[in-house]
Amino acid sequence: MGAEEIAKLIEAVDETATEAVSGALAAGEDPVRLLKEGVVEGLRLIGVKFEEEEYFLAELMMGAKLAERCIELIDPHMPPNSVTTRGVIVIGAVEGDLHDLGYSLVAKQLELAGFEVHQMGVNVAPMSFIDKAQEVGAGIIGLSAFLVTTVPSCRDVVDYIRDMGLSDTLKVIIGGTATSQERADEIGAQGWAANAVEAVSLCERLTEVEQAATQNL
Ligand code: B12
Repeated sequence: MGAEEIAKLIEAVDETATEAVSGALAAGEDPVRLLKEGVVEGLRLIGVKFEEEEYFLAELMMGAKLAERCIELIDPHMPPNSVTTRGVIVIGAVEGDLHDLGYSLVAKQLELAGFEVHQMGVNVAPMSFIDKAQEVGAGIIGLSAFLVTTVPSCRDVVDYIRDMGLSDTLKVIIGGTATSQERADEIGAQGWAANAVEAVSLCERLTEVEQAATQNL
């Protein structure tokens, strides 16, 4: 069974999705494709049904749990990346936001790409991100926002960093359904990414710029 069928099983909140994932992995299917075009796509389809009021909160929650189990199965098969540490990143879901699947995937991809990642969990207060970043010497804070009502929390983090005079060393990137490049520009964040793969390129770009600036000192 391939990624497309797995997406359909997740959309239908069909528990056999986990068996399908195990079967696909055993058959040598590409884990990255299973994750992106299977699990993540299935969750997107659930979101559409929720929006159209065909699904309610119960389906949304069961779908998320099912997706989580599938991700756990795929995780050990994800390709490792042999790059050494590229930078330190603090990431989590902003205050008021309990969606953790999105940023967890970003965290995983960043780790695979060689970044040191500190996950903060969900519903994280703006200052907690900044405190943690200072504690671990992070150059980037990644904020995840899936609800439009939580975007102001992203703005707060950016504002506090500026007010504390930390903008030169601490960059903010945002992601999640409620965000976009326009939103990032609007609140003064240094970047936005649509998915985990783009988030890695974004962090690579931001840390390269940072390293080049340090070398020029
Ligand atoms: C699963 C889900 C839930 C689960 C979350 C479970 C969990 N453990 O995360 C549960 C059931 C808890 C939930 C609850 C709610 N949800 Co909800 N949920 C979803 C759903 C279906 C999928 C989200 C998801 O996890 N997708 C899977 C991820 C992996 O996919 P992805 O978005 O492509 O992820 C990539 C990017 O976002 C990006 N990314 C993510 N974070 C970051 C961070 C950085 C720094 C970067 C660079 C990139 C990045 O990279 C990710 C990986 O590639 C969405 C629908 C949707 N289209 O988003 C609604 C959705 C986000 N939820 C919604 C709503 C309304 C709610 C509730 C208010 C429902 C309610 N009435 O109670 C509550 C709010 C809870 C809260 N306070 O946060 C709305 C938000 C609408 C809005 N305009 O604000 C959505 C859009 C559904 C809809 N279409 O109406 N939800």
